[in-house]
Amino acid sequence: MIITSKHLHRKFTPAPLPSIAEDVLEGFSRTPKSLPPKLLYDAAGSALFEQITCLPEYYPTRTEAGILTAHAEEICSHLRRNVSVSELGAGTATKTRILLRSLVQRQCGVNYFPLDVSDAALKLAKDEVESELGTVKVHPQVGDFDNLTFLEHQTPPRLVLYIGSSIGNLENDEAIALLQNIARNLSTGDKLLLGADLVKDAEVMHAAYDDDAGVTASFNKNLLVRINRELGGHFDPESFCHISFWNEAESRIELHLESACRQSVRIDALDMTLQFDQGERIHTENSYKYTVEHLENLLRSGGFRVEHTWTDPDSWFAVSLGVIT
Ligand code: AVJ
Repeated sequence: MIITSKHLHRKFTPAPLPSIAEDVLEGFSRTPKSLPPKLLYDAAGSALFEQITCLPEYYPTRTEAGILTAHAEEICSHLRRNVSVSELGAGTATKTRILLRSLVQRQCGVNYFPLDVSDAALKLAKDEVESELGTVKVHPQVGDFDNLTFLEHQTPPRLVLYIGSSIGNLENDEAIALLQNIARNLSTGDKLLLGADLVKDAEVMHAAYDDDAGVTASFNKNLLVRINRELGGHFDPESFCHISFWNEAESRIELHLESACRQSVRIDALDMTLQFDQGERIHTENSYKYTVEHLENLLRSGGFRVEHTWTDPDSWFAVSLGVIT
């Protein structure tokens, strides 16, 4: 199809279309069709992701939490007094509390600035952090990573957290651009703690994205439910199958939604009708897996000097601390 401005600015809608319209239109105009992973995190998607983090198959969250628990004191010993803490993609900040607990032992108060696309997740983060840690003041920021100038406005020294392997959603060049954008808003001595999932046995990785309880399948299909709700889509989520596999050559887990039949699907707000062949897929997410060397090189390409990398005993996950020199 040809994209014209009529798809974005329709005559009969005085209010601007919801912000996902542009992303959905763009993704569905590609061949093969795709959708950006940040759309997975509406309130329902964020709640499903919280459930994923507790699944027996989903090792990343508990492995990273183990690293943070084992090394919280040491990580904090790398930080200057009175750091302001911000976090990209904070979610409910459950793992962050592990670090904040150690940090409040070392400084009188902490200003914590969590950024996330999910308002609902941020509300939980604020409640849980402030009720557990009275000297932490939480300043939630709703948004994606396009504008990171809020970092610059904080009192130095600064610590930025980008944990949970969220970086794994990005292509290598996008990851470097994001790290450079973070660096641009920081000054000498400021630090970035970057958490990333490491390459391991393919079965272990794959199971984490294809759990027996089907929570990851619901998380993936929630994208279609969201498009139905927010854009007047007419998807039948049950006519799409959750697909996940390890792409060895690209070092990533891929998530797709595969149409079980030949079908057409109308999206009212985009004034668009999509055609799907049987077996046609929508690419919904990549989750890149790294080596420690690759992770440290990413930090360097982003403009940071690597201070230290911590891993778990099995080397399943890594947490790396970079500093602006
Ligand atoms: C939030 C991007 C780290 O890639 O493991 C989990 C998202 N997708 N199960 C990941 C996700 C399916 C998760 N990240």
